Amino acid sequence: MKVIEYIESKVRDEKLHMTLIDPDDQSPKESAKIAMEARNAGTDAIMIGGSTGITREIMDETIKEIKNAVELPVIIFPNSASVLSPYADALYFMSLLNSRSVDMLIGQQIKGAVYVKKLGIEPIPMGYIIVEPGMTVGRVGQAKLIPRAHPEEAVAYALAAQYFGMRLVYLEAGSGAPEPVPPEMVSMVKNEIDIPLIVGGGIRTPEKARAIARAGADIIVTGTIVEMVENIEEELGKIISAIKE
Ligand code: 1GP
Repeated sequence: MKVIEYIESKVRDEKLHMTLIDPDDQSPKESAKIAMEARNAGTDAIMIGGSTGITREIMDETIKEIKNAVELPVIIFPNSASVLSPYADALYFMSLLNSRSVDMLIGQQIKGAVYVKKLGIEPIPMGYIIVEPGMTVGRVGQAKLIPRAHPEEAVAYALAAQYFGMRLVYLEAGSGAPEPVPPEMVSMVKNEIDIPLIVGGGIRTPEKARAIARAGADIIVTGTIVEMVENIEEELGKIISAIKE
């Protein structure tokens, strides 16, 4: 089964959780340990990516170790065309829709497209939209950030993503954001689109995860939390239970 089919069929029955691992923050073996603990906590997929500094070698090694350790789909969450790896199950073939940079909108995608084909990675077309405060990815991605008080702007971008034929929409507050995307914005976007909605950035407590899930997110991504806590399985487990309850 393709990864997009796994995602689309699973979101019909339940809310999903994906664990984002930055391969640059620890060794490949340590990344695999995080993936195992996240799997035990009930996560549905592993995303691999980060905003800066990742090499192809570290991507390859990290994905190989994770694939050896867990059965879950491993999806590349790229910051550029240079982080593609044939060991992943899929790749978010994404455009940063509210970027001012042509390179982020379409340039890196042109650089990567032929490799995606050659390596045989499943591309999952995704519209990526960055909301205030945006953090590092907002700055590096030269995003014209969606103001937190203007959810209608996020709706317009999300609908454009759907009309382009993208299969997923991702609302991003930025890794480590003090607050996640406002739940009101999540609800407004969810009410207008027919494709699954991913929300991430700044979700570090069960309460916040629950609020975002109840607002209508189909998939919730957490990254930073696994780097903050001692017992990943226990702490992530609480967040995942809150999402799926
Ligand atoms: C970043 O949305 C993800 O792309 C995860 O954010 O690190 O804040 O959980 P956090």
